[in-house]
Amino acid sequence: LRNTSNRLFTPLRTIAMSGVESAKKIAAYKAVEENLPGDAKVVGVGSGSTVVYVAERLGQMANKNQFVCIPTGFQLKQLILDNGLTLGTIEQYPTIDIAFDGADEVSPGKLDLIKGGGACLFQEKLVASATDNFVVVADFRKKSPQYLGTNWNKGVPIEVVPNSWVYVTRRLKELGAKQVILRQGGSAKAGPVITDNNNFLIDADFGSIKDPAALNTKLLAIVGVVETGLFVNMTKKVYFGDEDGTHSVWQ
Ligand code: ABF
Repeated sequence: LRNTSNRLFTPLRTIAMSGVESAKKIAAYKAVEENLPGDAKVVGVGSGSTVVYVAERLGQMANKNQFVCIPTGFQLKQLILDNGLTLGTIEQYPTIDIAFDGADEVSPGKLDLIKGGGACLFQEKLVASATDNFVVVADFRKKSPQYLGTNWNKGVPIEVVPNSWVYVTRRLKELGAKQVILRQGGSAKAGPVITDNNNFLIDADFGSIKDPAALNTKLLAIVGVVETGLFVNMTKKVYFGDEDGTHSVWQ
């Protein structure tokens, strides 16, 4: 009964949330500690709440002043600066030594990802493609049992040129999408989400995706599609924080 008294009165949600947050933190910390090269010069820093811990850990590294950090979105610039890291741009550094980023879902085996829940998928994929060392960090909820689209039920995020969104929607339905939604801003009056690249986002639900590579190719062939949230054959390792407080690595 040691220490159970106060835990009994801690709302279950608090325990649950602290489990997810600590899972994010251990995934991020271990990924940085075990993968950041001592001679790294350019480091990609992705989007989302798990990557916040990546930036925190990078800010504690002894060699923090020897590398620049490339953000994957406007908000990430402040996160990099807040952790005392040096900000760079992908125009200055088009080759990246290592990049860390989050994910919405990860499939076992090939480590294919669904990303883009945070509307930054284009820059995330640009940074991920500019490195041979793309390391993903996530909590245990992001593990797919087999196929992408199993646990993540918000569809595949797709960035589109604004005036093409109705045409693209029709083509996605012809490809078998069960639901196709133009992503709206926070409030009813907000209108469509506008990405950092001044494009729209469509979320297309294809259910379980047995061949992400084939679907990604079909999506990219649609006129108006700029990029998709299917990250295929790009990920070197995935660090998960697990429910029991440990971490695991898929590679
Ligand atoms: C970015 O952040 C996106 O690609 C992805 O949707 C999201 C993951 O956020 P979190 O780490 O908060 O789950 O990586």
